[in-house]
Amino acid sequence: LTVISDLRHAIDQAELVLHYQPKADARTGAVCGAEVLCRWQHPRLGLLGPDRFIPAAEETGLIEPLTRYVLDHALAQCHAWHLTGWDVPVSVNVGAQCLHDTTFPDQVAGLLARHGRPASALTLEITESAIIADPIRASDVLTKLRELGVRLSIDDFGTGYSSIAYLRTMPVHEMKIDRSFTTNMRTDASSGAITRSLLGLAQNLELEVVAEGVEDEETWSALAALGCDIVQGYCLSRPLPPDDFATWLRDRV
Ligand code: G
Ligand code: G
Ligand code: NA
Ligand code: MN
Repeated sequence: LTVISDLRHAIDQAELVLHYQPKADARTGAVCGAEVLCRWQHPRLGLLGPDRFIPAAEETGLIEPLTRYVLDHALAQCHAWHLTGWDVPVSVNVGAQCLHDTTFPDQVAGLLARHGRPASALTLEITESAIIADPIRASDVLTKLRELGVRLSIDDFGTGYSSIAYLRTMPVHEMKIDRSFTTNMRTDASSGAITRSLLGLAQNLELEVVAEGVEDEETWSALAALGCDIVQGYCLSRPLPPDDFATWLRDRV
């Protein structure tokens, strides 16, 4: 793919665009945050999804400047919403490399300060495999981030290598149940059983639970009845460009 050689240029030229997918309180339906999902507005190839460039960014070391770009633009957006009267915390995806970079917490603190946002306005979504790659260093970085007041979430929970043991020692606030379990929880018996078990696990560990991939009202209701805290998925909204997100939010409140 020639795509890779253009990525550095894309970061410099601000060709990366951020879409926002809302999350809502499962009981009240109130919007409680937005996940930030990166796309690349490529001059020749059109809008590329993250699967087309994130893996390459991870292999080439460009993931660190890319993550800074995403954090910078997402916190700027969060500040703009704040000025409009909307306090919508943002959740940014962060891969292994950043969790192994001991300067990452200071970079995050600097970006929060630059945009005048409290640390509580930022959640970092991390994957289990990122932790397992180097648990001691990751734990050190996560502890520093937590001390800053940033919220930490384990993404795609249940799909990586089994790391239930790490849940005891990792300083995280939130578990996101992978959509491969939640989307079909009502129609597939084993998906339902796994979703209920993961909810129980999170509740016993006093973690907040986000169910992703919630596509219909019935699944939303079932999750709320099981005590799930937050829902995210097409039932609420697809990921939206900033203007559409603002319109969606205005129509909703
Ligand atoms: O937006 P989409 O549903 O195609 O996202 C697919 C995957 O890409 C998700 O798993 C998400 O975690 C990842 N992803 C999206 N944006 C970012 C980003 O800014 N940084 C990283 N590291 N991953 C991202
Ligand atoms: O890996 P991560 O969980 O961050 O990926 C988020 C991805 O899931 C995005 O690509 C987003 O478009 C997709 N997504 C978000 N909501 C839904 C949903 O309700 N159903 C399905 N099938 N995909 C979803
Ligand atoms: Na995510
Ligand atoms: Mn996920």
